[in-house]
Formats: sequence, structure tokens, C-alpha cells
Amino acid sequence: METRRTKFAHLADCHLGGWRQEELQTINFQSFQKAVQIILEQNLDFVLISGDLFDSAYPSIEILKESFAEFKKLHDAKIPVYLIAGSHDFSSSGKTFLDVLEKAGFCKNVESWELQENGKIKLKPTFYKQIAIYGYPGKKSGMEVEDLSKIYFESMHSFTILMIHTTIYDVVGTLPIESIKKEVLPLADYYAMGHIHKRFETQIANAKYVYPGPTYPNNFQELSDLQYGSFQIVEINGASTKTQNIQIPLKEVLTIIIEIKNGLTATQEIIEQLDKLILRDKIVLLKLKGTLTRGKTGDIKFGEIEDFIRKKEAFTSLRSISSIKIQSTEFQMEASSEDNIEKIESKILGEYSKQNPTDFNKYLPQLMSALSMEKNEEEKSAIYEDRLLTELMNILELNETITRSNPEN
Ligand SMILES: [Mn+2]
Repeated sequence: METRRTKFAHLADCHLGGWRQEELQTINFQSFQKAVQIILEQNLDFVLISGDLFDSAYPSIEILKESFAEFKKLHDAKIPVYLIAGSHDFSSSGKTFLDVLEKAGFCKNVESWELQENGKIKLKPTFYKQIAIYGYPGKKSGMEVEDLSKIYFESMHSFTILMIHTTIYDVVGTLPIESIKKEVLPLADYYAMGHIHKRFETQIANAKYVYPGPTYPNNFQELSDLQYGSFQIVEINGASTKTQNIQIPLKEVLTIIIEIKNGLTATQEIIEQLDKLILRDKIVLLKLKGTLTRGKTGDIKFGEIEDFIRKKEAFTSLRSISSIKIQSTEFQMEASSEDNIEKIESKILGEYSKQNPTDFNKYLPQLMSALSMEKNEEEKSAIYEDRLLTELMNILELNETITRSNPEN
């Protein structure tokens, strides 16, 4: 059957309510608003959102209010929205605000399946005219990956869309995250994917696999890599499908990489470099790198640098100091190639303790191990900080009640 010309938008990873900095939370939302505006102007037939609409399962009232207003615009224009939950929409109760949006008639969650006796998962379609839309949600920590190798659907339709919130092997690169081989997925014409915050598109036979990119970057690195939010517009015209990535250039991002060697003179050097640049109305990303041979990162006066950036009328600024290394020339160690990291660490600590004898040294191995504890991919920063703080207080034998109002928790 010939499908008439149909145009739809594919969005993913909107993370509405994301960002701590107010300016960036606002731009994040405005970028989503701009996407809705383009969808309305082009009078598209429908919209897909492949997970992580909200940054958390319990968005703030302010974000909900603004989001509902955007969904109402689409609803009034009779443009249906089909979505699935992402890893950030997850809540332990299984309930999310996506349910509220759906009850209000503003979207349709297309996750619908039946577990079969043989362990396979049969997906059920939602239809837009003759186009069949299937979806399977993202879960915490890539828990859906195993399920996805068991999903199937029965009939072939004139056009089939599969929505997932999962990383496919082709885009995972060196990231330590779960991924699925796209070949195990059931056959569809368009794979509307989300989760990895990259723009990616590939075609195998007539099937298109697309990550549209987040509607706005979500952290320092993403801002540096992507600069702007984006989404996909897809046109089905008979047997041909055309896709186009639409970028949303709201505020220019300027990444400034400065190499420093001396923490004591770095502030002035950074300000001199910044002074040569036009920062007006830009999102300034300041990335410091290099090995400090004098001074430490604590010597850099970031308050002064931020004041200077503000004077140059930047929209906002973020900094990253994770690429700075500190050179230690205090003592020399001989390490043989058979030594593992723990052995080398304990040798260095032993040597250091001999030269700098204090009672505090006994805490060093435990502190090093605690401080190497990484934030889990899905973990909220506040929970991670809490976990780390608890661990450090235990090691340092500090009484927890000093900072906690409720010691039972
Ligand atoms: Mn996401």
C-alpha cells in the first residue's frame, strides 16, 4: 500500500528541568520550546519522543507547568505525540509524570507488550494512520538491554517505527556502558532511538537508525561537543524516507582551552587570554589543562576569573579543571615493571610517611581508595556526594551527627 507523504519529528533526551545553573536550565527549556515551534510552523503529522523527556521522575512544578503549556500547543494543533520512558523518567514506584501527561490527553505512551510463555516479549503497535509505532522503555543502568534481544512483533505494516531508549553498539565507542547490536532488533523501517547524547544516523538496506541528539546538551562535555540541541525531521514519501537533523542554535558556545604550568600566576595568564576574545552573549567553556610545576589548582582565583568573564558580558560560563595534573618532585621512587598499582601506591605512601611523619598518614590508603570511588552513571550527584561523604567521615572517624540533622538515616 502506498503511504501518503507523512512528516514527523523525532526528539530524544530533552531532560527538561536539567542543569543546576539557572541560565542553562532556561536555555535547555527554550531549546525544547524552539523545537515545538518548528514542529508547529511546519505542521508536522506527529512527534516521537524517545525517552528522557524530563530530567527526573519528579520534575519541579515550574517545569511541569511550562512543559504542559508546550504539549497543549501540539494538542491544539492536533499533532499527536508518541513517547517512551527513558532511564531518567524511571521511578521505583513505576509511576512517572509521563502518566499525568498521558491522562491529560497530551501524549500516548507506546510501550505495550505481552510476555510470552517462551520468554519472548511481543510488542503491540500504536497506529498513526497506517504507520505502526512500537516502543520499549529505557530502564536504569541499561537493564532493558537483555529484554531487547527478546522483543518481536508480528505483522509487517506499510511503515514500521521502533522506539527504544538504548545505546546500539555502533555508537558506544569506548564508553563503559551497556549496548545492543542493532542486528538483534526486529525489522523496522525507522529506529527512533534515544539515550546516548550524540547525533547519529545510519542506514542498512531501507532501515534507518537515528539518534537525533539531545534537544539541548546536558553537561560541559556535551556543550563542547554538540554546542546546540537538535532533533530529526523525517519525511516518508511512498518508498523513500528522507531524514534531516535540525539544530537549534540558541546561544553560541565558546570552548577555550588554556594550558597552565604555575598555579600562582595562572589567574593573570587566564585573564590575559580571555581579554583577547569576544565573549559577549556566549556560553564560555573554560577548560584548563597542563601539569602544574608550581602552586596548586587551589591557588587559581576562579572568583576573579568569573567576575572578568561577567564583565565581558558572557551569557554564562563553566569551567573544567579535570585535565590538570600536579607534578610531584618531592621524592623519587624506583618501581619495577612487575609492581601493580596498589604496590606502587603503598611504596610511595611508605616513602612519603617516612619523610612527613604525622598521625594522619594512617588514613591515606583508605582515603585514596574512597576518593577513587566513581559516580555511577545513573546516580544523582547529591546521592553520590552523600555516599562519598559518609565513607570519608567513617574513615576519618568523625561523628556523623556533626553535619546530619537526622543520624538514624
Ligand atoms: Mn538522556
